[in-house]
Order: sequence, then structure tokens, then C-alpha cells
Amino acid sequence: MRTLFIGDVHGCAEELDALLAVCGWQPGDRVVLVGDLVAKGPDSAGVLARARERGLLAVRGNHDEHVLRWHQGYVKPGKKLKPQHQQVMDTLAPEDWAYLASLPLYLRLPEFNVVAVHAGMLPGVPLESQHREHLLNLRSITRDGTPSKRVDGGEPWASHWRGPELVLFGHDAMRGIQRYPHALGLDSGCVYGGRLTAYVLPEGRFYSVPARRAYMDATL
Ligand SMILES: [Mn+2]
Repeated sequence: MRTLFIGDVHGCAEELDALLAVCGWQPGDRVVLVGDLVAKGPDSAGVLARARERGLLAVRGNHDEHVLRWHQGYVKPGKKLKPQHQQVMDTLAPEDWAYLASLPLYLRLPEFNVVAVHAGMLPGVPLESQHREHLLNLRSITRDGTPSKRVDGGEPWASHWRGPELVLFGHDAMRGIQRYPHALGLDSGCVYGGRLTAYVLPEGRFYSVPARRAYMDATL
């Protein structure tokens, strides 16, 4: 089945529409969003409405997880939500929350030998044994081999990933598109004024559209 893997949308609903059009998406094509559907951008509710109505698949990102935890009442005393998350809390409908809560930490697509996750995989560790924290937040492997969520914390985890699966992921707008033999990073920073990117199988081609504008400063 033709499958479109799409990087971090972060509420950029209009860019999602534009990208689906550029890819020639039609009902029957499968879409897998690699997480962080919500927050930072202008229309998180619109992204979730599209995802529900068009039957898009997705994995859970760290921002999706963050707002879900607040919604479900797991709130640390004294903590305050950032405006980018409060805006999500204020705009989602019950069916949007249900969709978000249904998102898995990873999706396996055996027909392509592909795994979709939001952030990363610890090299050498099978998918079923990966830690939730790494699937949601991992970016780097330090020189001594320690996993790190920081972009300046060492080398990209994907550069160490030897397969056997091809991992498609997002979460690393600072590094942008990453191409390694067994891992492709798809977050090209749309919400920061970059681009929204798709990788399409089986054709093995990238498509992207520009952001209409920068919705957030990349340092936030
Ligand atoms: Mn993320």
C-alpha cells in the first residue's frame, strides 16, 4: 500500500493539506504521522480533525504525551503549562483527545520493514525492549555511549542505527532531514518556518512544502 510518512506537524494544518496535495494523496493511501501533531503551531485541533476524518495513522510524540498527561490529570504540583500547551488544552474536542490517547509509541510496517517512532531508538536494542523515554525523546548518543535527549549531546542516534528495520522518525528539527542507511529523520522544522516533509514508500521519494510562516521561534 502506498504510504506517506510525515514529519512533525505541530498544528500546521494548512501545510499538512498542502503536503498531502503535493504527494498526490488520495483515500486509500496510508499516512503515518511521526508524532508531535499538536502544540506550537496555529491549529492543533484542525490537525487532529483531519487525522480523524481522513483515517491518518500516527505515533505519539513528546508534546502529544505532555498535553495528554495534563488532560488525564497527571499534573505535578506547582507546575504551569506553557502557552503552547495551554492553547491545545483549550481547543481540543473530546474526540480529539480520544484520538491522541489512542496513539501508540511505535508502528511497525512489515511490508516495508519499517518502524515509525517519534524520536529515537537505542542502537542494538530490539524494538520491543526500547524505553518509552527514548522513543519519545532521544536525539543523541554521547561519546561514551550514553543516550541523550539533547541535540548537542553527541552524534545523532540514527547515525549508529544498524537496522535491520528502517526507522522513520521526527523530533529533531535542529538537525533537519537526516538520511542514514537504516534511519530517516523527517522533521524539517515546519512550525519554525522551515518545511513539512514526507517520505513515500514504496517509491522511496521525499516531498516537502514550505511553511506559510514561522509560528514559533526555534529557541523556545
Ligand atoms: Mn518532539
